[in-house]
Amino acid sequence: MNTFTKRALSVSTGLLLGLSVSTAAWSAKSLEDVMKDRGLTQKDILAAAKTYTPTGGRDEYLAFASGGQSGQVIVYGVPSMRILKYIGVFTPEPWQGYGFDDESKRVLYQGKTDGEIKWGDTHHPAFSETEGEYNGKYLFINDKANPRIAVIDLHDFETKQIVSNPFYKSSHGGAFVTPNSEYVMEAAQYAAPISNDFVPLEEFNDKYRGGVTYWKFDMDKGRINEDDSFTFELPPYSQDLSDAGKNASYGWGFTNSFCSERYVGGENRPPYEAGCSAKDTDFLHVTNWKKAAELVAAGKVKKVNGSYLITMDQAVKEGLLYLVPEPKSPHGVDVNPKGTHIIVSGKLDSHAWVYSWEKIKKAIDSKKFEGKDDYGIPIIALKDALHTQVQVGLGPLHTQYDAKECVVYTSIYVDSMVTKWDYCEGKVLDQIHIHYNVGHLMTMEGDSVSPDGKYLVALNKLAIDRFNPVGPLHPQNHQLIDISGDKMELLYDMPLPLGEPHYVVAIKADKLKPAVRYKSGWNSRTDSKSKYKTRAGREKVVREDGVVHVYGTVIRSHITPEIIQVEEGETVSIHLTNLERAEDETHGFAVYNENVQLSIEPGKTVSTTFKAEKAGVFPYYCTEFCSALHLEMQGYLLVTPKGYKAKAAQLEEGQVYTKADYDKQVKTNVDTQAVIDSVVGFITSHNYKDFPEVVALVEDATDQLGFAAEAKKKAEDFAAKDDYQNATLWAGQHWQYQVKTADMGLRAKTFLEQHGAVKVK
Ligand code: K7E
Ligand code: CUA
Repeated sequence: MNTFTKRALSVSTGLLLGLSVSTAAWSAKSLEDVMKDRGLTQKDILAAAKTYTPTGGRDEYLAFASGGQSGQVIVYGVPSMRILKYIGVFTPEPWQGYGFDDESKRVLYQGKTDGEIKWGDTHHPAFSETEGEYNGKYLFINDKANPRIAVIDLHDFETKQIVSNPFYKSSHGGAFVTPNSEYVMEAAQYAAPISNDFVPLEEFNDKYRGGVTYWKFDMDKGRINEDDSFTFELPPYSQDLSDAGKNASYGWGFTNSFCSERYVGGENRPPYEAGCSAKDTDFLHVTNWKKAAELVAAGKVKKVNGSYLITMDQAVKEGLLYLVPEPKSPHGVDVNPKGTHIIVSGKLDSHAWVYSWEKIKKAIDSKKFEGKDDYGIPIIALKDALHTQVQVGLGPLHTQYDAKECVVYTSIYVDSMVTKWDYCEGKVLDQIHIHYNVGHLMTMEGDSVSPDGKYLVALNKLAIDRFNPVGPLHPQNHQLIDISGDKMELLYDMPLPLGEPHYVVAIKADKLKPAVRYKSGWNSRTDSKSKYKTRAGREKVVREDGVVHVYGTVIRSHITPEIIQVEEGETVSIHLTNLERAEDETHGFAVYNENVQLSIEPGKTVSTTFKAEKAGVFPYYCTEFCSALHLEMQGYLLVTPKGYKAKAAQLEEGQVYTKADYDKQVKTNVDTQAVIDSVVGFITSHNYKDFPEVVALVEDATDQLGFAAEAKKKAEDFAAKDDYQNATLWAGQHWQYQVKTADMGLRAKTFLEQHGAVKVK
């Protein structure tokens, strides 16, 4: 047996022994012992059994939560509540190279308003839909602070586009999607001048405006089309959340507001919160996007700031915009799956208000209004719109729909509760205390036309005493609640330590079809072949237009080129293609002092461009522990002083090799080859071609074997010339390729054994 297999064997034997010792100690305890030791009740055990997911197990749903001030999206599984990914959206995310490689910088800063903004305040994620069902293709999310909408592709969980609103200075009521993802809604929050310049507050009523934007989405391209998007100019009423109508109310959008008093605080005046909650009601804005889109298409809408703006006058004249009184300082507005009812809750009212779309539509059609607001927008009387009011608790915020008709869940902020109630009959069914001060809540596929119910997640604003203390800034608390029975049952607390996650949406996991690799040489941000794609053996350095372009590759365990030499002051652009096809074989790339960190997933090509300002030595290396020889995956960027002439001297060897060293290495290689042959024999004698994962591994292994053959030939040529220095080094390189081949081969073999491959010959 050769040293490699011996080492591998002894390591795994050690692992096995260690494991069996601890398993024995563990299994000696009975369930009762564990419950006693940890102070667990029967109920706890039941809750654990409902959420625990054994190793290798999968979740039924994937949840996509806003990352709040982190500007990211957090992905976790339900019911296990295991975090799977943070997606960089408005904020650089080094692990994914997001905001570090040239390709993603173009996405991150395309939505820049003025200068490079490096964060976002994400609030509301929304899935793309087809006929009101989540289709698993895209996710949208807003940035409240710097009004923007991002598009995330669920094929690779990467941010592809950021669009910046041309009218607003903040936006909260986004992202909400129309039933076929025709549009993504984004409403303003704090009114501001549309002219984008300074306007004194004395002119607030005349010049400050709110609005709701309908961003046109192109599902085939997976991008927002800014040119075809349009915005309704709205009064300065602090528009809050929105929701798109569906089924019965398809073609319409609903946006609520607070501070319709249009109050502005300031020195020697009562504060904002007093002036903004004086009236008993605010306004629900009802907009007809279907008809508005026809107007836009007919060329009847003018562009302002380079984008279509439907003025209030035009909207009123064309019958596109109406107001309905809603409870004081409302927050959530949620349309039911059938689109027949709209539930609005006011933070300062203990009732949830249920509106009837049929009534609203009737008032619109019969032009029955109780008056107009100061901007001439017709107001529908409350009695002509309301279905019922239900007392649900103090400080109701958001509502989610159950699979059962008429059943809903409303978050009760002040009382720290979730109320389950029936909006058809107007009665409370159940209540559960949460910890603490719940904001949004979410049911499975809750925003679609056919919610699954099953689980509810409460997104709590405060955690207080739920977890081990970690200083004054506490984690957020997502609480998982079982809603499959009549009574709600609390199952699990999940701390989220990234930012305030306002809202989260969950989709059936099997609707998602994420890729495991990119096509070779892929620019993932534009979804096209990169012009810097580089194949094995075609690596090169080209000086072009004053830029040193390095066309490089990465593969276990090698960065090509290993040495890059430039002169101080030169701009370097390094393009790296990951040649791997195997699942989960990502390489990283970091360079000393240059703020460079790339993530190069299988098939991807990414670039980094920087100016080599100072002469010096800059090691670079792979940042993912990708293989046994990961630490050796390294190189040097040498930045020479201006006019530097290389000394003639050769590299000095650190170690001198003899014929004996060479022979020893050759013997090892022969033994290793025997291992490879047996693994290859196993694979080819089974139906491995039925397993795409294994085919990819075999392709990669075959590449490595090709490299191995080249190295072997070089070693033999040098040995024939009695150059045992080079012969030994190349024989060593031959072995490196063999080890990588064996590594992949063994993984393929294990996979086949675990997935029931059958013998074919
Ligand atoms: Cu209630 Cu931004 Cu939807 Cu926070 S928001 S809770
Ligand atoms: Cu590639 Cu470590």
